[in-house]
Amino acid sequence: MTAGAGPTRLGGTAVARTGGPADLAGLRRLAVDTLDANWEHDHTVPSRTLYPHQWSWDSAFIAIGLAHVRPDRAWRELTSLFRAQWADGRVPHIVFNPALRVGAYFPGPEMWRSANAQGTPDVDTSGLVQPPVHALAALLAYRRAPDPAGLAALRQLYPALVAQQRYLADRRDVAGDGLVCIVHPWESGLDNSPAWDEPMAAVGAEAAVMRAYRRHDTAHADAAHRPTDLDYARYLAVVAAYRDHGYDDRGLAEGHPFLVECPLFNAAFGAAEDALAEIAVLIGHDPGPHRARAAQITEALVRRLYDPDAGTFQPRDLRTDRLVSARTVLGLTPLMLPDLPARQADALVVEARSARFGLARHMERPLPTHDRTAPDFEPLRYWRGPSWLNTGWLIRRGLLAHGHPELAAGLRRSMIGLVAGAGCHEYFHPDTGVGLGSPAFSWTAALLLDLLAE
Ligand code: 9WN
Repeated sequence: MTAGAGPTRLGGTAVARTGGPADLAGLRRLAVDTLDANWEHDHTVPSRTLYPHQWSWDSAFIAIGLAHVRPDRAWRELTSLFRAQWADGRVPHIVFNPALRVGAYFPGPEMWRSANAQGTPDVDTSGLVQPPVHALAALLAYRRAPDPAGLAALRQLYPALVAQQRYLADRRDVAGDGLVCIVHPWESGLDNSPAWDEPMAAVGAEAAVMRAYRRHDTAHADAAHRPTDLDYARYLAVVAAYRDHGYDDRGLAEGHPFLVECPLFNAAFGAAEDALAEIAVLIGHDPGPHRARAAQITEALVRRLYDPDAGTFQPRDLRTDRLVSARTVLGLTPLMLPDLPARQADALVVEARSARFGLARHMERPLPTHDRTAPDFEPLRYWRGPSWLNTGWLIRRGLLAHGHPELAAGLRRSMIGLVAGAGCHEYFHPDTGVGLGSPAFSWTAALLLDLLAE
């Protein structure tokens, strides 16, 4: 954990490291302080330094935490994001704050040029999406604060959440198999996961390209903990390909350089239909079509992305029609689907408990984002090994849904222990728990609040 004795001071709050009830109040205070400090008129920035705009799936996780302490802000968080929804239903992965100076984040609006595309809102956004965890967030926020204001917000959000799903189902089912295809690693939310090494290897780019740009992230975080220049050169090449195609999803199969079906994205896509079914009941709509779609998505995930030899789910590279071989945390996330068949759910628990991920009732080390026995496991580099709270939080939900309360409790203790030791960091060293990335990261704070409330 953080070196030295005595309390860690982050976000103005002292946090003891010994655990125990006396410290829980301090931890909660730290989380609330972090979220308050990152609040920006109608949304929460993931981090003041690294990510000073609004991000899509961050806002969903943040709303889940805000519902425990500031329910009005939870609804503002979600409704402000959906105000930037495009006419085709896509919810952009970044909504840029026009008040910030040019260069506050790279790549900024000048790279995305969203205003040139069809049906875009009157704010600058990216043209990509992120995993659709928003319906789940809206449902959990309402369950936490089930008052008339929450019900009104649910009613307002429901058509937008439905349009978000329809965009994914209608425009992004590139293979016609019932699953969503992501067109950029940023859409997975796990940007430089080893899962994308094989599909990205085909993208022509050179690290030297980055000499023409100024990366913003490496001014605020250790370059050794971030994606490489070659990763960024490829990210930009894929953005340019999509942008220059007008962010139009027709004809992607013919030439777009990155087309992948991701297990996490599709598990979120299915879980969103389950959540929409429950929201529909609350606001007097028919839940039936949502339940039917959830079942279809689960069936498609098992058929297309489950690898029976590996006993886990793997991304499918649509350009080669092959499953990716790297075993990452992405593969475990379909556990969040309540109707995942027992055969696959049991296999995922075996995979999670293996030396690759080390899930246990009493965890010795935090849950990593990549197979810790793999030669390309990198304990410091972003999504290539470090432990993140959002992936653990999703998997914990899955463990509860599939009858593993003791493993879920072990994971919960491990996640709380990480923040107790290091503060609301963006990610954590998967052996030592040392905090990495942003030291005041919003979804860590928000999901901690949710974990503490149980
Ligand atoms: C690119 C904001 C986002 C998260 C992603 C995380 C990181 C951006 C970046 O930060 O991605 O979208 O600049 O690295 O990978 O999951 O939503 O917190």
